[in-house]
Amino acid sequence: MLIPDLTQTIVAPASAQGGGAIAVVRLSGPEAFKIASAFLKPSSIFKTPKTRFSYFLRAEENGRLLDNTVVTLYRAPKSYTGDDMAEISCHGSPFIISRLLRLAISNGAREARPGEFTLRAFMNGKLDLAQAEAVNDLIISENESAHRAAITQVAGGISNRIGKLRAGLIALLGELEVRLDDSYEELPELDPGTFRRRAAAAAAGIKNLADSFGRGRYLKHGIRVTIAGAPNSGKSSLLNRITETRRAIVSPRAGTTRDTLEETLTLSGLKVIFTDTAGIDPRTGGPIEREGMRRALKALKTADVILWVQDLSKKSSPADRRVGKAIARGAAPGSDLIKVFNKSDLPAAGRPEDETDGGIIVSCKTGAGISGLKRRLVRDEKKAFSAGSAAVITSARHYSALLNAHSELSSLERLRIRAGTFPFELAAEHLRGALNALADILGETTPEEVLANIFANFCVGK
Ligand SMILES: Nc1nc2c(ncn2[C@@H]2O[C@H](COP(=O)(O)OP(=O)(O)OP(=O)(O)O)[C@@H](O)[C@H]2O)c(=O)[nH]1
Ligand SMILES: [Mg+2]
Repeated sequence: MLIPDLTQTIVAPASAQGGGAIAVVRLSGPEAFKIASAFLKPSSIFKTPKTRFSYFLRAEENGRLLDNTVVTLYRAPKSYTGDDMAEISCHGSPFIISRLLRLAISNGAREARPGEFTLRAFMNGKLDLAQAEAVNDLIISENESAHRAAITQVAGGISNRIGKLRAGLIALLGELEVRLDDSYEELPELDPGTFRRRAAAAAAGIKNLADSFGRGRYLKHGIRVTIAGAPNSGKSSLLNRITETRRAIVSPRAGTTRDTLEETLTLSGLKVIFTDTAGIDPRTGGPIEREGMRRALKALKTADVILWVQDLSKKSSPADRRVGKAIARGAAPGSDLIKVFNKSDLPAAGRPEDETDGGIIVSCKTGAGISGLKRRLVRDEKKAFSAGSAAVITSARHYSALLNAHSELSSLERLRIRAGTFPFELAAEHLRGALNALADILGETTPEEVLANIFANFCVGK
């Protein structure tokens, strides 16, 4: 069974493991109040519990006081899950928590699976799937942008956009379906031009939302920035300068950095993960250097942005050219390349202008140019982020569903929709395909195994 039994009453700690002044244990299901009344006293309050109301109750085990608790009761359907729910706030002792769980289980509850409370909320129609998924994003959000994207989605930002796109497609489909039905012979001809235009507008709306994933995915996972370049160009110095740490060892010896190393920073509310790499110069080194270079090339592949560091006090070297080739071969499609010319405090070697064009000139020694580089790094992402509270796609699952919907509409556009040769059946088929793809985002047509997988990534108690 992929989806757990929704008729059982479940229990789990809802607060983080490892203590805290207060912890919360949640009970949800048809028997929640009956089970709670077995160990929360006085039990008489459970006879006519007020909804969304907190009671000060004694938790008792074998007639002995276990803890003084504050218990909030929610009567179905006015609860997070849509079931009857009790949330027990107790002292944060792992011992008390484990005893409360034991008491609930011995009185008929079962331990909740990860995400099962939110799964119930979804199954009971309190949230659609896009909103439910965003609950987890909200819990794990660790900076302003990730939080904003998640809270917008929880509040229905994506769902509303999908709803509008859907309404447009349903209206179009309706026009076809009445004409497919023989009993409506009196209807006027469908104007092919208008139909094509409306379908194209719907496709453009879907494309527009899908495109937001280009930047939106960074909101959740952060931007991966790989610092690459020839040995001794100042890559490790740049990592240290940007992150204002002394994370990486810096030395005048070429080949100082062998391994890749990471440091995370929040820039303008966005998470940015910097990776310093070994200098790329295939001519040099033994097995350690070669392994370092292999790791550097790998970091190029996973980068969203590559900072190519070059020494402005030297003429372009063969190593620089090799780095250029490695980037051209190894960088992921769609990644951003920024040339960084370092050591501007030293006399410049006079590189030709076309070489330095569009690059950013810095000095890791003095710090000149570093704040401009930081701004440049998050410039585009910040634009997407500050484009109002517009919903942004941050989930690969939603992105691929939108692409599916769009591809159905592209197939529709390729049909020969002309007066006299209007392929009603085929057009309707593509519209239904697009509608199904959109419904998948909201969880209406999502298969059980996909649902189970989504909620398995949640924490227990949510
Ligand atoms: N004058 C000056 N020296 C710099 C600057 N940035 C780095 N250096 C010096 O350049 C040398 C190399 O710096 P690193 O940061 O270790 O260079 P790297 O690219 O990490 O080198 P590898 O790890 O060996 O590939 C060190 O002696 C730094 O002090 C700068 O802006 N100006
Ligand atoms: Mg280094």
